[in-house]
This record gives sequence, structure tokens and C-alpha cells, in this order.
Amino acid sequence: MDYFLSEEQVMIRDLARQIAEEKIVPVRAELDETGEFPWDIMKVLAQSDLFGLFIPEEYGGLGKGCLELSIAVEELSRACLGVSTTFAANALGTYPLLLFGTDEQKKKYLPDIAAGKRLVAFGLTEANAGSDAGGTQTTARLEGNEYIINGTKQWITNGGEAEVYTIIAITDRSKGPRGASAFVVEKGTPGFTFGKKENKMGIRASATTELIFDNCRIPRDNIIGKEGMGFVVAMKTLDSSRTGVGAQGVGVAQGAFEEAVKFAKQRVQFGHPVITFQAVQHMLADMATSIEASRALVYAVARFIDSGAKDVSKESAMSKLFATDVAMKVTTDAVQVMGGSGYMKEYPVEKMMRDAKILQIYEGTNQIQRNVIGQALIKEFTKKK
Ligand code: COS
Repeated sequence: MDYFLSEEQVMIRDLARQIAEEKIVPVRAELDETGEFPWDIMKVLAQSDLFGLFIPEEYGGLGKGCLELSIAVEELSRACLGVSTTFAANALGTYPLLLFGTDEQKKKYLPDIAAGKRLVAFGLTEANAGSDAGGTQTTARLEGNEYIINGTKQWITNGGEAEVYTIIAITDRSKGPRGASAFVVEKGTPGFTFGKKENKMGIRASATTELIFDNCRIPRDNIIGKEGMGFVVAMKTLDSSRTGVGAQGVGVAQGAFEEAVKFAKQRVQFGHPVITFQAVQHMLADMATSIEASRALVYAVARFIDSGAKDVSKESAMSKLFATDVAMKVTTDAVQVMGGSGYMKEYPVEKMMRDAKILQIYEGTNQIQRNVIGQALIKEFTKKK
């Protein structure tokens, strides 16, 4: 379907697709097997200026928005969700600085991020603060001109590999979610170390570790926004970023669908290619329809975010929820269309199915997305009365 993308947006799509085909597809199975971090691919993305897509021109970026980022993320995800997770999580980690950072903080960090010289990670989740983001235990205590951070963040994408970490810690426990604050912490700061790299079911090319803060002292100026704004920083960050997870869903579903069609045209049973059977055609028809619906929603929400709309929580959650549920269904159906072959590592769809599962979990489970949408509906309908 024609989404009436601008010439520039088409160029971004074509560039990301070319990198995906030439640099990612040939190595994705190996990265999945070894869990090696895709630094070579990150360097190519950096040389192609893709890290700067969503960063304003005044800070060294290309000054584009959520739609351009989503288009790039979709194309990378079509090839490998592990690689695209590294790229998308970099944006997630950058949003707190972009949305709430001071001009000094932006000048200090954004040009290197835009150039792909420094990778970023976002540290919110903890052992007892997953869906319940307000349950953060990590603390930041002000002492003179420094904050002292103590606590452990869990399952942090890009952990260990990133140079810059935007994290949430409690500065005043008595205030509940209003007692959280956001900070930027650099790799190499004394008292800041990493736990072991997690061994995951999917997105194995991406790195996931603990962040361990043991009396880690950072300058007072490293606070992002004001004290007590941390929960809002986290929520607004997720509002900006969840559509990107939707774009990941569109990409991986598209990749799996194309593999299934290719296979169904070649595979002969009962004397005919299996694509000629109505049972298979109906599955492919449902897959194609739901992918197109996902893409339409993701692009529409990305445009809505880029319009500068103030509250995008509901729409962002809707796009993440819908497109990632579709991704799980489509990747599973791609394995089914391909039967025994789909289950084998010789073909990429079993990896796509394993990879897709995380999309329904990270950046808020799809149950949390439904809560966010439900709460927004209650607010809207209460207002109207
Ligand atoms: N934008 C701005 N403010 C927001 C907000 C948003 N999107 N969402 C919540 N807030 C504000 C609320 O208005 C409320 O403010 P007041 O204290 O002034 O009333 C405050 O934040 C607390 O909100 P709420 O009561 O809704 O918080 P809950 O503890 O019930 O949690 C959910 C809300 C479940 C939505 C939140 O914890 C969440 O998103 N969890 C999932 C976290 C997640 O995605 N984790 C994945 C890891 S990060 S990769």
C-alpha cells in the first residue's frame, strides 16, 4: 500500500533495507547462535547517519522524527530483531535527554549519539520493578554537589556495550512515584559495573545485563529534569518509544511473511505448490492483512507523535499492542505454513518466532498496554460527561 512517504522517507527506507540485506541477513543466524554483539553492523549504521535520524539538527542529527525512525527500525527488524533491538533501545535511552535534558546536557551527549560514537541504554527495570515501574528501589542521595547511587537495574538492553545510561532512581521514597528522578550515568564511573550477560530465548544479538550501582557518585548536574520528575520522564520516554516497538513488530512480521510465501511457492505436495491450496492461501491472506493494518497504525501514530501532540500515551500503547500481537501471530503462522522446514534452523522463521515473543513483553507487557489504553479511555469518557 502507498503510505505517501516523502522522497526522503523512501530514501531512508531503501538505505535501511540495503544495509539489512547486505550486512545483516548474511550474519543473523551466526549472531543468533553466538550471541555476539553486532558492533560491525552498528558501525555501518553510524556511517550511514541512521543513529542521527531523530536527533535535532542543532545537536548534530538529521532532525527527523518518529516516523523516519520507525521506518528504519521496521527495515532492520525485517532482517533481524536482535540487531534492531540494539538500534531501537539506543533511541529509548536517548529520549530522556531529548525530552527533558538541559541545553548543556544535549550539547554534551547528543552529537556523539547522533554520530553513533556512543551507544545509549535506558535503565528503569529492576528485580521488583517490572510492570510496576513505580516500585523502583535504586536510590540516589544528594551529598554536596554529587548524587550517590545505590541499587541494581535488571535486563537492561545495551547494558555493558553502551557508553551512556539514562536511569531512574528514588530521591525521596516518601513521595511514591513522585519521589523518583532521572539521571545520566557514564560507563566507567567508579561504583558502576555490569552483571553477567543474560542468555536469552531470542533477540540474541542484543546485549542484556544488570547495571550495578555501589556508592556510584555522579555530578549533581547529571539529573535529567528536576527531582521528583523521574516517573514522568520514564512514562513520556515510553510514550515516545513504544511505537518503535510496534515498528519492530511490523518488520519481523513482514520478514516472516515473505519467507512463508517464498517457501509455499516452491514446496510441492499432492502434485501442486502448497500456495495453490486454499488452506495456505487463507493463512497468507490473514497474515498480509494484519501486517498492513499494523503498518497503517504504526505510521499513523508516528505521524501523530511527530505532530507535537501533547498526550500520546493511548495511541502509542495501541500501536505497540496491536503490531506486536500481530507479529507473534504472523511469525508463528509462518512456521506453520512451512511445516517441519519452518521449525528447522535452516530457515530463518523459527528465529523470527523466538525473537517476536519479546515484543509482547518489553517496554511494557501487552497487558500493561491494555491498562494504559483502558485508563486513558476512562479519563476521556469522564471528561466528556
Ligand atoms: N505521562 C505523564 N504522566 C504520567 C504518565 C504519562 N504517560 N503515566 C502516568 N503519569 C503520571 C500520573 O498522572 C500520576 O501522576 P500523579 O502522581 O500526579 O497523579 C503518576 O504518573 C503515577 O501514575 P499512575 O498512578 O498511573 O502509576 P502506576 O504506578 O499505576 O503505573 C503504569 C502506571 C502501569 C502505566 C506504569 O507503571 C508503566 O508504564 N509500567 C510499565 C513499565 C514498563 O514499560 N516497563 C518496561 C521496562 S522499560 S524498557
